Amino acid sequence: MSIGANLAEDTGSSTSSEKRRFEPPADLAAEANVTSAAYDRAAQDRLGFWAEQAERLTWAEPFTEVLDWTDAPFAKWYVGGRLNAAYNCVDRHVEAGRGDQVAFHFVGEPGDTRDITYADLKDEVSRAANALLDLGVRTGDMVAIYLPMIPEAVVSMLACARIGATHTVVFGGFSAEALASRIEDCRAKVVITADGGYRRGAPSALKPTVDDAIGKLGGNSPVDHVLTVRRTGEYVSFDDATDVWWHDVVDGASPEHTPEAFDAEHPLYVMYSSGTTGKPKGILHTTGGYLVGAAYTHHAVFDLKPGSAEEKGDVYWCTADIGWVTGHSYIVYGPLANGVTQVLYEGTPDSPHQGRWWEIVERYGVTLLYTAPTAIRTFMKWGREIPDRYDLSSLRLLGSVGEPINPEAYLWYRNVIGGDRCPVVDTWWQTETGQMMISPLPGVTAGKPGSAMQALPGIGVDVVDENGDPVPNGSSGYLVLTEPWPAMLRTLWGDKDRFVETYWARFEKQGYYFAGDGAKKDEDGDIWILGRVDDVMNVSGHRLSTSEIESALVSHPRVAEAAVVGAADETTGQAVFAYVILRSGAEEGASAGDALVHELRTHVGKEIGAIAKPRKITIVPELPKTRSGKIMRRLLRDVAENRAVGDTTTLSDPAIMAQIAGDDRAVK
Ligand code: 6R9
Repeated sequence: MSIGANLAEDTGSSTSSEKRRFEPPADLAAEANVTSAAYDRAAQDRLGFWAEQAERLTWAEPFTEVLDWTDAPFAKWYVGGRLNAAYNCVDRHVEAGRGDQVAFHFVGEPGDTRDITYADLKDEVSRAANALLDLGVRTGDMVAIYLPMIPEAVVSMLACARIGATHTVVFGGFSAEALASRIEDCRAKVVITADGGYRRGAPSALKPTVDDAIGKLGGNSPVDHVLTVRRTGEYVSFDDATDVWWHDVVDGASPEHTPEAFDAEHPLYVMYSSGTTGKPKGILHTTGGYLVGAAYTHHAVFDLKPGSAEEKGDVYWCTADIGWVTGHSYIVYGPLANGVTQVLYEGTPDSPHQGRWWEIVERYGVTLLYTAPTAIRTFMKWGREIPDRYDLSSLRLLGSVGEPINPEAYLWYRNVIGGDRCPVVDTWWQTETGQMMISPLPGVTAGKPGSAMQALPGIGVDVVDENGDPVPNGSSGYLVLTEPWPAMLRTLWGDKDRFVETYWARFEKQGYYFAGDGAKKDEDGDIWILGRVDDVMNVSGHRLSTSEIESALVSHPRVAEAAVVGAADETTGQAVFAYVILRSGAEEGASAGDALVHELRTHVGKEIGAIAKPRKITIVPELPKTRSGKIMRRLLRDVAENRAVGDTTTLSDPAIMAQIAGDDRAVK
């Protein structure tokens, strides 16, 4: 793997031209949860610092060692410690007299709302835990969760954690095929789903996809039961041997359940994420370190002040879906461990109108908002007159995650949404890191639009060259993590070798974790993330693998070969462009080609999910390949981004690029 196109191109215009800095607001700095002393403390004794942060949690048994790194890169954090994640997220707040505080203001897309207090949450999680036990789920079993953004999604995750079952949440937009491969890989015993959820004003079915997935696995299906929440009321087919309704088994279950303490390294969840090869990676997170990392960073980066409305506690809203890691760390585990009041919204930002989010901010007095650049760019496109209609004065801090935030979007977010008073925290992290790693601290850092700035206290980050040597300020290289951190992934589910190979082999000598991103250190040593240096695309903050989409295309009978690239897109960050060679005899005229292109897009949607559908599919006679047969995606990216095609001298047939660039037969 070479540093490649992403680094050479930089994000150009934006990174170098925007020189403004925004000092922390004086009132926020004066009351900030975390000051510059945290950097000093962590620099002087990193493990001592992480031992102190562990005190945010309630441990049933104290740990005896902060980190055991003797079997690196396999880490053990908080060795010997025992705790229950659900107890930490729910029960202890009720025990501390906070049972009446709202945990979630739930807003359904059709307009239904529900306020759920910490006491309600404790009862509901306990009922669901008892129901799972009745369904035969035991400590160490796997449960797959395929739900819309409804409170039952949070309850299901916590119910699993409560009984020591490991959950794997599969994003509701994924297809039956994708769901089946995840269920099979982790051998899930139970799948929790809903009849459907609401998307863009209409019910969108989920249960039929689960039935399909289990059907695909046939006799090999590990699933004993499917537990279905009734949300839309649409008809679902029911198999009495396996299917149970949530309202039948959870609502009637006892709200009493005594949580058991598990080892700090007990598997909490597996989250599947796209890698550079076709098969998704099952990223494993465990209990103690993960919860410390999520809770500390949520407290520090959002300057979170917990408490009820009367106590003027924060009202926090993370707009991510629970199917992604951001929903895990910054809707469920971090915020609930910190006892915050938050908003949970089911639907899309434009349903039923383009002011929906701002209406919610106004209605609930949201103080902290955490979202993705792709959403911000969409709102920019819709125009500031929409948010301007609402009272957004409750907001005091804005967060960004998922992809680089270009300075234009940062400035718009700060100005239009944040009224020029809210600091913007651009937080870099990954499914693998489990917790934020690089981010400004809102009471300390003078933010630069477009930069994630510095490693958080207790985190080791560097930008290095091919040999693993740090690059000087003003230069680009590979982003690495130089020290283990509490919420780090522990392995890839069932594939230790791939874990070592993917993250630790590249800079083995130095013992660095290779993040797969390129980055630049500016003249002050602040970090600017440049994007992936591998074949992983980032579409609207979702990670998609080029080879996974290529395999989906090639699985269509008409396709001989396919190459997929992520091309820069104003709104979604990147968009999927596919170049396809048809099987001989399948060549057709332009109009028949259009129909085929439609068919191929639908096929990819079916194989992976709608988010993976290529924006554009071009049928080409040949793909640009090196003499050793490697597809030069860099050249295809040039075509997709309407640039002059770069150096073609290493191609086995340099003439091919003229044909590809000339043949623009595609739809959409
Ligand atoms: C949390 C999450 C991880 C990849 C990561 C990088 C990109 C995330 C970013 C960012 C620039 C930021 N990324 N945050 N790039 N600035 N603030 O998104 O996890 O889905 O695993 O994606 O997303 O490329 O490597 P995940």
